[in-house]
Amino acid sequence: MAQINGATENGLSGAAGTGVSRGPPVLPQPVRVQEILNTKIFINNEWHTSIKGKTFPTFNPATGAKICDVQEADKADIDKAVSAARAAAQRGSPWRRMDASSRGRMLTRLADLVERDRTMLATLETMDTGKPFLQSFFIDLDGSIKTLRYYAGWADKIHGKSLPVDESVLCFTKHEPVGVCGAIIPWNFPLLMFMWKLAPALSCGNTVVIKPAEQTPLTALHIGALVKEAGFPPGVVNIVPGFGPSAGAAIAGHMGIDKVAFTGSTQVGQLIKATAASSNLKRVSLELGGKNPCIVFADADLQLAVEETQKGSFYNAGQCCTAASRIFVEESVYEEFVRLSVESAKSIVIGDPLDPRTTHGPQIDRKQYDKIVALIESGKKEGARLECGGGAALDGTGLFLQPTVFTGVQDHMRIATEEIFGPVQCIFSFKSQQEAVERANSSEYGLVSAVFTRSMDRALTVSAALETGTVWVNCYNALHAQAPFGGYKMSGNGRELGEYALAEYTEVKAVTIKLSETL
Ligand code: NAD
Ligand code: NW8
Repeated sequence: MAQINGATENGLSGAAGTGVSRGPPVLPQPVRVQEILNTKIFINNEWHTSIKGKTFPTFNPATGAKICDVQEADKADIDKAVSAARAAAQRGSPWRRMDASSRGRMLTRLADLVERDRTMLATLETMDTGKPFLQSFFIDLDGSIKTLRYYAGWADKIHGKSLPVDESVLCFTKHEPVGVCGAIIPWNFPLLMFMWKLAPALSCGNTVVIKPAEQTPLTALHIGALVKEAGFPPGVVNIVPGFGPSAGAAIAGHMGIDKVAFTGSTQVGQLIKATAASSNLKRVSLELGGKNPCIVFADADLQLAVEETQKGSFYNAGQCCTAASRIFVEESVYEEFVRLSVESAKSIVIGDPLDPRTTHGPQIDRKQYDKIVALIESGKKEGARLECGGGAALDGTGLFLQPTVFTGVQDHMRIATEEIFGPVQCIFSFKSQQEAVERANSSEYGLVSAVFTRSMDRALTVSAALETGTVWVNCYNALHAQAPFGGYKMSGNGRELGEYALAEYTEVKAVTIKLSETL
């Protein structure tokens, strides 16, 4: 494994993979954050205070402690950011004149800087979200860096076609940037979701105005400093921390924004699409929730199915749009599956997100916590059987919830139909393949699904029948920068990641040139 300054490629230092036994690999350690440096609004590569002079606090959900105050952007600050982004997107601007290959180099430089600051960014992410530090480091930071590098590579490979049209003309298409792209980010993967939107937008030559979630603005703001250091021209990236109904709504309704990308709740997604329609018909891409089904067949590797669905349900304390929330298990292996799942759920290590042994942290805030508890109560009341969990963990201090498993769930119950966004797994049994697929598809959502089977034929048949943007076979949360991600039905519009996401960030121009008839 390549070693640079004693650190291996995967960020571990020590003797891992060298074949030389020098004790266990040393895990990355959180840094001691003395002072949060970047707490202002980032516009034109400068730090601004809010026009109205407002600030808001951000908290550590693991301790309840206030981390710092952040400048609060609202309508007037969004106007200022959009003016900067529009100027930077003008024809003839340094950004528009820059070679596509240089744009790619600049994204690579940003990826290098994120990698340099990886431990610090992972620490900030853990402080702001409560997710375990090692997950911030190995999943969120890894995915963020890979997303930047992937779209850095695309910058000079985004091109049109020459078309064999009728008559004596040359017709070709060009893929141009859309212009100013707004982005509204959720709190569950603050840095990763930021990069899923920033990287393709910049790769295609757009400029951006990005609003992090009010719960988790800190890593996004640090990226502002890195954007400046990487040498992006002023106005290309603008970061505006603030609340949804003020700053978010101002982005959705802005006449100077050409496209908005949103990840979050279905309810707000509907509002954003309506606001976009009634302002300037800006393009909208939406990545909303899911009620994601898994189908476990009797021929599956049961241990694997238990482990993967378990991670699927409880990863990030269940706060994933991809959360595995409806597990359909074939009748003959149902009892065994439930027994193994419950046993495994009970062994999950809940605790201090900075402790390397912790795999399960707190929920993001009181509002989410209360919503999850209310849904668990509804499950009990509607007659589902609580197999384990069901309430507060760690003696009720803080926002920690126990991993919760329900069986005996009916398809019509609230816990079987509504997105819970917490550590709650519902297990159902089924008799036939046809029945499993029908029940899996009977949801207004269609984000992801999973199938567990040893039969390739069945894997292909069932994955063809599932109405979701992603189907995982014998795995879960297998996300990659190269593969598109997005929802069918009410889980959203458009795709993020992969080549497909480029279409969201480009306008296609057809140029037709009359030629002299013959040679
Ligand atoms: P939300 O949809 O309100 O927030 C997501 C983002 O949208 C935040 O940046 C927020 O400031 C912004 N926003 C809120 N109202 C807005 C408005 N009127 N106009 C423009 N922007 C607005 O989500 P939430 O209230 O934090 O969480 C509620 C539920 O949403 C969760 O329980 C979960 O079901 C779902 N959720 C889904 C995802 C996901 O990854 N798909 C992420 C977070 C939350
Ligand atoms: C982009 C994302 C990833 C990646 C790896 C592992 C576990 C969970 C997630 C994940 C590029 C490369 C890798 C995950 C991330 C976001 C959501 C849910 C799960 N992503 N990963 Cl919403």
